[in-house]
Parts: sequence; C-alpha cells; structure tokens
Amino acid sequence: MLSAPTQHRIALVTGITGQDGSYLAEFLLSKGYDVHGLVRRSSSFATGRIEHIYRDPHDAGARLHLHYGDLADGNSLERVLREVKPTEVYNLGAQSHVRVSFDMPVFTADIAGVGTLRLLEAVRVYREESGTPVRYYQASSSEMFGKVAEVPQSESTPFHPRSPYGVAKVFSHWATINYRESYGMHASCGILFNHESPRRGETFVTRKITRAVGRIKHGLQNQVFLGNLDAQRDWGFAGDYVEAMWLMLQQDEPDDYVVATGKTFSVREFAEKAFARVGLDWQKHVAYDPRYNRPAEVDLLLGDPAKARRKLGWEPRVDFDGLIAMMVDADVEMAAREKTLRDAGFQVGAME
Ligand code: NAP
Ligand code: F7E
Repeated sequence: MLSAPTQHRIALVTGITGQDGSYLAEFLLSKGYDVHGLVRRSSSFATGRIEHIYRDPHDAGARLHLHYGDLADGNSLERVLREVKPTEVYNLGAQSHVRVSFDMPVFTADIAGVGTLRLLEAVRVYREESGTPVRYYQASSSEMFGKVAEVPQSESTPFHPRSPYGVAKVFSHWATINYRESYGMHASCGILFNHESPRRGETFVTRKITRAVGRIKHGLQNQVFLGNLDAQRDWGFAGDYVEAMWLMLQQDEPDDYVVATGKTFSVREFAEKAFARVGLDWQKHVAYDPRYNRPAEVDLLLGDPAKARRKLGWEPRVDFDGLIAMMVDADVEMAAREKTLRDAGFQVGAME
C-alpha cells in the first residue's frame, strides 16, 4: 500500500553517476524531490550521465546537488547525511562488474559489501540523533542466486553466489535485513535482475555488443570479441527498474522484492538480434576470446516478479526486442557522431 508523503521529500543517492543513478535521479526529480548524489573524486569528470539534468530548462537542475564522498569512507557518509537531511536513501554505489570482481575481490567486498554496512550504520546513527524517519533502499542483485537452486528465482530462492561481487551483495542484503530487524529501520532490498539501457557501462555484454554493432555499421571496427555466448539472462530496461526502487520505499512496510521481466535469453540471442537490427549477420563479426570467461559462471537467471507485480503494482514496460532496438539505435547514432569526428581527424576508439 502506498503511504502519502507528509513532508518535503529529499533523496540521497549513492552511485548517482552510474546507469541506475542517472535514471533514478531523473525519476525522483520528476516527482518533485530534491535529489542529492554522492560522487567520488576522480581525475576526470564522471558526471556524463547526469549532465543533461543541469541543462534542464525547468527547475530540475536546481534541485540536483552533488556531494563528494565515498562508500570506503564512513566519515564522509556521516557528514553528507547531516548536511542533506534525507528522507530517503538509495544505496546504488558499487564496484558492479562481475568479471572485474575476480581481479579486485577485496576492493569489491569493501565497496559493495562493507560499504553498505558503513552507510547503514551512518543512517542508523543519523536517524537516532535527528529523530528523522529515513527510508533506505539496498541495490541487491540476481547475482546472489548464482548457481541457481531453482528456476525461476523468487524472494525465497536460496543464495549461492559465484563471484566476489555476488558474495559481497549477499553480505549487503543480509546486513540490510539485519538493520531492519534490529533497529526497526524502513530498509528494503530490490533483488534486481540484469537491466540495461543506452547508458549501460560499455564493458557489460549488452552494451559491448550494441556499441560494436553501431561502430561496425559505420565502418569504425569489424569484429567484437566475446566470452560465454551460452549464458542466459533476464534482461530488462533500467528506466523501468528505478520506478520499482521508489515504489518499495513508498510502502508502509519495508520488504524485499525480485524485479525482473520473467523471460530469459542467451548472450548469443542478444547478439543475433542486435546485429539483425541493422541488417548484419552476427556470425561474421563476433569472435570468441577466452579472456572474457569467468572463473565461475552464472549460467541461467530467470526472475519471478510476481510479488513486485502484486504488492507494488510494478510491471516492466520495455521487452527484450524493445530494449535491443533502443540500445542499438542509440549506439548507431553515437557511432555516426564518432565517424564525423574521425573524418575530421580526431582519434576515436572503444574500450573492451
Ligand atoms: P554502475 O553503472 O556501475 O554504477 C555504479 C555507481 O557506483 C557509479 O556511480 C560509481 O561511481 C559508484 N561507485 C563505485 N565505487 C564507489 C565508491 N567507492 N563510493 C561511492 N560510489 C561508488 O552500476 P548500475 O548498473 O547503475 O547499478 C547500480 C547498483 O545496482 C549497483 O550497486 C549494482 O551492483 C546494482 N545492480 C545492478 C544491476 C544491473 O543489471 N545494472 C542489477 C542488480 C544490481 P563512478 O561513476 O565514479 O564510477
Ligand atoms: O555479463 C557473458 C558473461 O557483465 C552477462 C551487473 O550489472 O548484472 C550484471 O552482471 C553474461 C555473463 O553482466 C562477455 O560471462 C560473454 O554470463 O553483462 P555482464 P552480469 O555478469 O550478469 C548483475 C545482475 C549485476 O548485479 C551486476 O552488477 O555475459 N559474457 N561475453 C560477457 N560479459 C561481458 N561483460 N563481456 C563479454 O565479452
């Protein structure tokens, strides 16, 4: 059941510069929130996904505020909470790449695992000291199901993570539930299955494929190297999924929800359809490179979103074909701009 807002709504979002953070910021601003984002210091700007909000001709830009802080630094979290005085906190910050988590397991555990605990603890103290009833969202992941115990996966499916990332997310998931049960915090976990968009990081498989399709179409490259084509994922659209995050925090009671489409496809099917969208045969352009395999793989993810549908009234709007069309079309346009730059003598390239 939706609870009516009783006060001016202020959201604090960690991971605001990421894919989900950018869609969530847009969504919350459209609902009238003041949105505050935690950004970490780096030598170049990481704000490309939210820059357009500042250029918004209406007042949304004025309601978006950024604060330096890091999930590795508990003091910065405490300071930002005191400054912002949020009514809702969305913890989306993480080292979110599964393959990279095998290369940087301790860092991944520190940010995606212990970082959550630092934030929960800072929220607990802030809430007790200020008497403000803060609501908390935790970005849990279908990677927690890993070597799946059943198909489809629901809120009651046991976890069996297969990567340092998945292990860290299980820790965060249970830490969040523990704070809910120990301190009566309104803390909810969204167990989100893979969700993508034109803003998806370029090293995740969907975006890597659609970037390659755009660049191959415009003659900027000829091949893309991929790992395991047999892996199956339940892929949705990030713009749909951030609404589910918000809905969880509008309920009277905190809870945990699977957010998914209820359909699964292989990496091979994604590649086939993405290349077909621009009239290309994927088999002529996709090559195998074992470097992209993982020490332990998650073979099949398929979510059961029945609880989110029933209790939140949430439904995904974009299907698999719609997602591929949206991503390919955006990346074909991006490659056209790259080509113009290349033809004008600038160096352009894409990271794998
Ligand atoms: P993303 O694009 O990789 O964004 C991650 C965000 O976390 C970025 O804003 C990043 O900042 C920030 N971050 C990284 N290290 C940090 C640190 N030490 N302190 C503070 N912030 C830090 O990820 P996403 O796809 O938007 O996913 C959002 C969240 O949902 C993540 O927690 C992810 O693990 C989880 N999740 C994602 C999916 C999915 O399919 N997308 C599914 C389930 C769960 P920089 O921009 O500075 O790097
Ligand atoms: O891999 C296979 C790979 O990196 C998907 C994160 O957002 O979703 C994401 O994690 C599949 C895997 O996403 C390549 O082996 C083949 O089976 O796009 P991905 P992911 O690992 O599922 C979950 C829900 C999260 O929570 C994470 O934060 O594709 N695959 N060839 C490849 N993957 C990549 N990245 N690159 C390849 O070349």
